Amino acid sequence: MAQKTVLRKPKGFMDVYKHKPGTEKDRTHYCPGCGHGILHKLIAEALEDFAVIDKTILISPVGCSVFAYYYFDTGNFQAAHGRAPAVGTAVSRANPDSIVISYQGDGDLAAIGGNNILQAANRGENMVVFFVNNAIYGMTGGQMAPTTLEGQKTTTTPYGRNPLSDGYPMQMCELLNQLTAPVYITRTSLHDMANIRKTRQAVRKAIRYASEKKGFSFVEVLSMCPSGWKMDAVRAQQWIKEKMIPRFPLMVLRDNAENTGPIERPVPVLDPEEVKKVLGYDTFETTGFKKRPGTMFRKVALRVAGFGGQGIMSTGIALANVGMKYGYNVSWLPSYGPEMRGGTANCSVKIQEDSIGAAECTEPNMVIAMNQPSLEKFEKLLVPDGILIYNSTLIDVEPSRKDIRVCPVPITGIADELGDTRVQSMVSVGAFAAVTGMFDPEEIKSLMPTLFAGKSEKVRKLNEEAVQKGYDHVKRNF
Ligand SMILES: Cc1ncc(C[n+]2csc(CCOP(=O)(O)OP(=O)(O)O)c2C)c(N)n1
Repeated sequence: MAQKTVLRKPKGFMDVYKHKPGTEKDRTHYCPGCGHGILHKLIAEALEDFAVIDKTILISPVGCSVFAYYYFDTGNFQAAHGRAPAVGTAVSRANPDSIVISYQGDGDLAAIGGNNILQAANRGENMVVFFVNNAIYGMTGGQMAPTTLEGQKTTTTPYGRNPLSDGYPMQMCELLNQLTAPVYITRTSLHDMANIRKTRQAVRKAIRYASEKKGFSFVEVLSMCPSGWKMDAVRAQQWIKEKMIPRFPLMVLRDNAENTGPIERPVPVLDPEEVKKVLGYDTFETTGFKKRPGTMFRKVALRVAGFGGQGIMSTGIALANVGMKYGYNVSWLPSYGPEMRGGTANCSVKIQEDSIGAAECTEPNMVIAMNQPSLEKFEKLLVPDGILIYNSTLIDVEPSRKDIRVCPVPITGIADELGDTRVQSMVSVGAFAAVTGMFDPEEIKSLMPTLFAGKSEKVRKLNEEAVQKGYDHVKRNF
């Protein structure tokens, strides 16, 4: 009996493509003769045949295939340009039983995302990457891509790509083949039926490997772009055969997962107690420090700012550490200027009873300004009634706000008197303790072995003195 042929869309596709609310389409947005649609279909068929549609998550790139999420009836993400392998990494790690597909063009993968793909491949992430090489940026109107051929005219190489100014076409399969981790690397083409069939085999093998958790597969597919190449569809197919294949030979570069088992990735230890032990942290349980009743602050949002080299980051880290020992929730977020020493630097510190949302203090209730530019910049951000501690050794202007509380402390001068400018950060910590009443100077001093682990007794002692001097200065004067 003659078999009945049913022509229908594979189930890996949506029934209807809803681009925008109210717009229902039965076809894709791809140009006639484009290869994306063919590859989409091969993938959708494989997902149906292997019955893995529900466990597949497809990461769409930026490029002509940006709308892949309108077509595939899988889980979908749309990544920033070139970042699909990084997003795919997160998805794959968080859902180890899923099949993750990163679908990318040559501009996306080899240009802006060049490092992303190398790193994901090098880690051997369990995912399939379909790399559509059409030798051009299709979506944006036909600019040169890393894979553009020598002599090929594009909108940005109107006289043809010249390797001396534009570099050579990048062979991504060959490049990735230098790495140890990938298990399957192959290059196929879509320019005729025989090659579409070979691509079909490659697609199926790569998806099977991902479902068997074999690791990283990379399938490069040479694909027609009649619009970008300014050719009709038939000529575009010929162009692949005549021009692209000599530069991008079709071959299996690596296939070594057929007889290997699934990859077992170590799961990170997330037990907070274990982490504390590994890092050697004391906690408020071990220090026995008690939050001090009646302190004026329950919610410190502090900006410490000054020149690089003034101990700005150390001040912030020390305060966050001390806060942690009292059982507060803390965060520390650095922000560096373009250079380290001599440049401007600031950090945000939160020390709070409640859980912390954003770590950046955009509306600080306290500022420690170590130099004049920092005073000018951060005084403005203080909330009304906020506290400004400023380094009166180096700042000789008066703060202009009248609705804040001001506390000048000769931080650099005190440190210099102690014989080492570097202890400025501990002077600031002492001043902070006195202003807020949150920390006891003796208790801070008892933390020196933790805060200055590995440093000499002399250094610890000097920093203890610095804490005390900063504390005493504020207590005496305010
Ligand atoms: C960060 C960023 N930079 C640039 C762009 C503009 N842009 C959109 S698609 C694209 C190139 C896509 O080319 P390709 O990856 O080869 O895919 P094709 O469109 O050819 O399938 C560029 C540069 C963007 N959207 N985002």
